[in-house]
Amino acid sequence: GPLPLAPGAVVLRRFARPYDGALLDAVREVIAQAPLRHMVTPGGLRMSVAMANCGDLGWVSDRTGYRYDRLDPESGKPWPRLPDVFRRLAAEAASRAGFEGFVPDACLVNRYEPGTRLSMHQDRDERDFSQPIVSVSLGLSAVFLFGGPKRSDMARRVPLDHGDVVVWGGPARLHYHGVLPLKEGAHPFWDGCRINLTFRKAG
Ligand code: MD5
Ligand code: FE
Repeated sequence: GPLPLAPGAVVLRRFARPYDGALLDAVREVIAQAPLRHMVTPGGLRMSVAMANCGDLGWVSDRTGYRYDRLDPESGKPWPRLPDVFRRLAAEAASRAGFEGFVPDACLVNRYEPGTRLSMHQDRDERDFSQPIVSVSLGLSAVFLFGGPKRSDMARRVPLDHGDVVVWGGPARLHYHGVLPLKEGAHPFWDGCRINLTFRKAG
């Protein structure tokens, strides 16, 4: 059953596995329209995670800052629509964690190749922090770093494997977090990579 990692953070081990075939088709369809790309931070560094978005809003970073945008800056067109399986999975996971009626308007697709890391940060570009973030791990396993409300707080190492879903809400919503450099490996879901989907109510 749901495993509380901390107040507000619920791990649903393997929850997405029954959907993984449909998720694979949907991810491929999204990135055919909005290719994965390495965004640039406001400080001018190329992010090692490759990203794309679907839904009404997409998270973007460039030299001017971080924001949610209705348009993909690479194409000038709206992001691809949120696939039905994405919407259903996100709502079911949120409900399992006690958040009824979660309707995401943004999904960030993150691709980690071996060596890719995500440094410690908070997710605070969304409008309403009472809304949870649902994150889905697919493919290669990663070691997730779950910190606290302050950057200096000790981080716990949480292994996240194919199909694991975490609902980050309540007091955990603004905790610092990151991902250790991905190790080489093989997984049938996606050749040599970890794919992470994060569902948000951004607007
Ligand atoms: C990942 N992605 O594994 C993570 C999953 C991101 C990102 O961090 O910003 O794309 S989302 C993890 C998350 C979100 C909100 C709060 C907390 C974790 N938390 O309290 O630890 O690629
Ligand atoms: Fe984050």
